[in-house]
Amino acid sequence: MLSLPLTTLTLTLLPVVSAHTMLYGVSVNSEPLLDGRNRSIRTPLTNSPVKDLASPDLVCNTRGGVPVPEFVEVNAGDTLTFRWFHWNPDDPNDILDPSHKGAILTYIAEYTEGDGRGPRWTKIHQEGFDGGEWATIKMRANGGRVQVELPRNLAPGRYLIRQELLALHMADFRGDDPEHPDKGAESYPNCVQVEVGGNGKARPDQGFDFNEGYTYGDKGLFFNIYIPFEKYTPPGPVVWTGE
Ligand SMILES: *[C@@H]1O[C@H](CO)[C@@H](O)[C@H](O)[C@H]1NC(C)=O
Ligand SMILES: [Cu+2]
Repeated sequence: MLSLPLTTLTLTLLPVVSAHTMLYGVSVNSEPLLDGRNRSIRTPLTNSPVKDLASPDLVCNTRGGVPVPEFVEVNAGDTLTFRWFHWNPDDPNDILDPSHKGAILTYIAEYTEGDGRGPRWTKIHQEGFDGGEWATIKMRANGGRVQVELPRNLAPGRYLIRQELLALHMADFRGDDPEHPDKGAESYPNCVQVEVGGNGKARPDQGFDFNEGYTYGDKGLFFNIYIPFEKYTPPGPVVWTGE
């Protein structure tokens, strides 16, 4: 009987083939982290990557233009904890396939009910390769959690915050290489609605546009992690501090 071993093989390979990730929730400071999907997070339809840099999905993923009912209430200077998962959010080990080495970038934009396209984003945090380990692998070791401190002087108001896992395991070829259609960096962007309090004065003003600013030849998106390297520079602008 060949069918049994083949089935077993297929089932074994499946999680690797579709080993993606999605945001489960966002908490403030030491508050408990609750399920934010479809509540404060504009949860995408799937946990699949976005590779087309011209797609509106690159901004806030497949349901980026569908507002959700809640806002995470936070003050300038507070710490946000983002938690990612693969398929089962109740399984603390089901976070991200370890092949998915890469960066984690966080951006903010003035709130919109639209899909976030256009020159409206400002980078507030990034982690790439620290000389020893990739940000996504550290996130995995940390139970899927990523902490981001909001700028202390961030002006109050409603915002979208976009956190992106940028997996580079296929980025040894350009994402638009016609000979290697499976290759290219994999972006996993998820957006959360937040309402910032406090009396900060700084309005995020980088005006970054993902569809214009992320390019297939950018060394942050076209990078071979499998050969020795000295330094990795993520795509996008420098981190804005609001100071
Ligand atoms: C979020 O809402 C969409 C659209 O109604 C639905 O298809 C999806 O299953 C929901 N996701 C979760 C995690 O509830
Ligand atoms: Cu994947």
